[in-house]
Amino acid sequence: MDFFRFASADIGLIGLAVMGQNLILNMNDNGYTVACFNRTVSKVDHFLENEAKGTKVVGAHSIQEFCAMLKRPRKIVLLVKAGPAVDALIAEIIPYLEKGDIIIDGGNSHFPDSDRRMAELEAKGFLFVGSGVSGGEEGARYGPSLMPGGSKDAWPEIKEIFQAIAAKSDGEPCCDWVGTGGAGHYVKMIHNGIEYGDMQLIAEAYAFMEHGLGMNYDEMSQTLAEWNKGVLDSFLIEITRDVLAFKDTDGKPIVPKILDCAGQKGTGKWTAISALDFGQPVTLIGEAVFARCLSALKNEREKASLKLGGPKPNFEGDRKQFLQDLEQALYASKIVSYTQGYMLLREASKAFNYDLNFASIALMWRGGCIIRSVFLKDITNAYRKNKELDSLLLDDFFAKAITKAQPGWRRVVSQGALWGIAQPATSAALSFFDGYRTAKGSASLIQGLRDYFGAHTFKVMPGQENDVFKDKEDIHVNWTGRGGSVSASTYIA
Ligand code: NBP
Repeated sequence: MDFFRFASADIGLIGLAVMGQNLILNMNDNGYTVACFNRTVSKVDHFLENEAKGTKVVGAHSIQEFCAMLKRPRKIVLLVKAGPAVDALIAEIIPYLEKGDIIIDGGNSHFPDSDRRMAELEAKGFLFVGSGVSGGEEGARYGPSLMPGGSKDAWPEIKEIFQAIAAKSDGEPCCDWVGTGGAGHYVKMIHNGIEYGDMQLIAEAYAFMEHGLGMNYDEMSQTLAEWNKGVLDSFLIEITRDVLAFKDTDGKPIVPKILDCAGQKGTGKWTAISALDFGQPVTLIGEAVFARCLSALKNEREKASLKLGGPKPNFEGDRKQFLQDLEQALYASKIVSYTQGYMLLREASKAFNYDLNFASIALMWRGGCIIRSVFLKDITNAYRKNKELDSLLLDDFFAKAITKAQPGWRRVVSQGALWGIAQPATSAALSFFDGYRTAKGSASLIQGLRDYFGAHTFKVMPGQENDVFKDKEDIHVNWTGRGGSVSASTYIA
């Protein structure tokens, strides 16, 4: 059959699950003709007869037919389960491609896979884009945050469609070119890691309100509604307000009926692993991942609750003041979390030559995605003022904001310790902050201990050189009089 005469679709999409279907309808609304295909072919017809009825969407019943429907260069979006399915699908598509055609993986792929896929496809004369897509079902339908990276030559070909369907913030599309290779998926991974952190911080505030202040669910929801009018104004605070207020069919709040074991799909873990690989102190996201792991140990926690006692909160102070402190604690911890996320982006940008534009990343996250918030505008401003900014905490706006939030933040963390309320992310954020602002820290002792037991050597503080130490970079001391002068080789972890 002469398929070529059907080559009328601007773009094609494979994967008719929730994300794929909604993204197709979004592209259709924006005036593009979209061809679709799905492994279970019956879903193509079902989609055309139902959700896509009355649209310009066209369906294919084989990969060959699908590829023939696309204008050149072909632009093929994959929205299938991340992992081997993506490689299998690419292998199936390749025989029907021509040089210069573009494969766009919009799933939550791990960034090293995207690095590899770009290299493999470019070697065959094709282009590859790994694009973060955020915003869930609603975002895909009405405007997601899109984070495309990969083969740079693909960007002029897809820019118009991507920026048309993306969310807008102050009129600017929440989509821009991120960088080469797996940059798009790396940035999406950090987005998801930050999302883990944001949710953990909110969950800790919930624990304070429920167990510390003894508030009911409507009161908690109203507090979140108030917070959503201030510095915390964001999608996650907004939906927390609604989730807390949601009632089951018996009229009782639904949240306390939900099993307290948090699931995870891996992007938070990947972020924490990348932080460890780069030696970056991304403590808050790490704590958020571990908090989900601890939540999953339900049986063990139930046993421990019977055996391990602790204080019982009984609040007698000024509740309004405490809630203001809690809002400040959340805000300050959030500043730390984004600071840490950006530290990781900075290292990845250098190590992988991604050449990331930090202001534009904050802009991409400002609309459409799960971590969207007013706060991200301040981050865009900080990096627009100084694109070489070492740390968000060194930007005047954030330095001032966190200084102002400090007293309330400290009161909350101290109170949490006295009440026995777990607050791994809020307290880790405060410890990071205190460590970061300390010019002379406690690691001198660690270095002394390491040299004592393993002859790992140490360097001397500027100005503290003496006759023995002078001219030596790495010093080993014979601490006990029994050890020799041989030292271990130096290395940086
Ligand atoms: P799923 O992640 O549930 O994937 C289902 C789709 O993958 C179906 O179309 C299925 O085809 C197809 N598929 C599978 Br499973 N194995 C395949 C294979 N070997 N070859 C071809 N197709 C295969 O769908 P989703 O929730 O829409 O997510 C799509 C992607 O977007 C995922 O990578 C996800 O992580 C990412 N994402 C999801 C969200 C969200 O909120 N859901 C948000 C952002 C990103 P079938 O119909 O034949 O089974």
